[in-house]
Amino acid sequence: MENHMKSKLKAGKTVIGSFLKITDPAVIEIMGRAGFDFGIIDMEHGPIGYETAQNLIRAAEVAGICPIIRVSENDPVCILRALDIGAQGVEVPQIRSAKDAKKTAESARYFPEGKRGVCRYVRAARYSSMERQEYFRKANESVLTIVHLEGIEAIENLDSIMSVDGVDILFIGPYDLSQSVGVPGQVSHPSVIEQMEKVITRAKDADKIVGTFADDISAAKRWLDVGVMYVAISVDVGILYDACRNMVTGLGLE
Ligand code: 3PY
Ligand code: MG
Repeated sequence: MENHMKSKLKAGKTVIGSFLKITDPAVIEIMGRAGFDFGIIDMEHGPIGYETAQNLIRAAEVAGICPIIRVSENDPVCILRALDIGAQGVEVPQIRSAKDAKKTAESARYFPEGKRGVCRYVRAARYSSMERQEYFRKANESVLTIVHLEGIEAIENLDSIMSVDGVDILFIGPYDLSQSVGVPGQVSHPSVIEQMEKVITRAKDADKIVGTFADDISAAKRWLDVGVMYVAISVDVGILYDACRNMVTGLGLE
């Protein structure tokens, strides 16, 4: 249950990974072999269900990559199901207020830090084989809670969101943010960049870890250079598409 990525972040190191929508466990395993720190199994967008996610998590463990689940919504049951099948962290979309962030943090932890629904007959507790107190303690210690700030309302409420205990990473979602500022999909638009930079500066001043999404290496570099420590670069389907396209264009076939 050791969460090596959490320790790495606490030691001030940056981590990179990607989102996953493909249902084959080989994909997260390959990402681990390639040296990615984490894979975000996407249950907000895409077809992945819990049974598939559980198998992706097994493959992640084989390859030493941290399995995170992006749940479909800020719902205690979605969060506990993701953690029960063995995800080491949850990413929760559309957090708008301190109240939302508190709900996430509490849903991901057992008493006294939270109110996560209790069952130890699950994969995370090694199907009840773990000593129970040890399980509850380690589960609370190792979990990573990542909240998506991806709208103007969240940015207006940034100070109160940052004051919530138990939020490990503030993740800026550039795509939803671009929609919120009126330029949907234009993630490099100055209005989007301005909001992102505002969050990064204020979060760094408050000693908080910031994460974001980058479409490609140059966007990833840009955000790593200004102190973003958790960068998700592209999505498995996008990585595959780009690789295939490069072959077609590289061979001059179009
Ligand atoms: C967004 O950009 O809105 C995300 O959720 C992550 O890419
Ligand atoms: Mg989003």
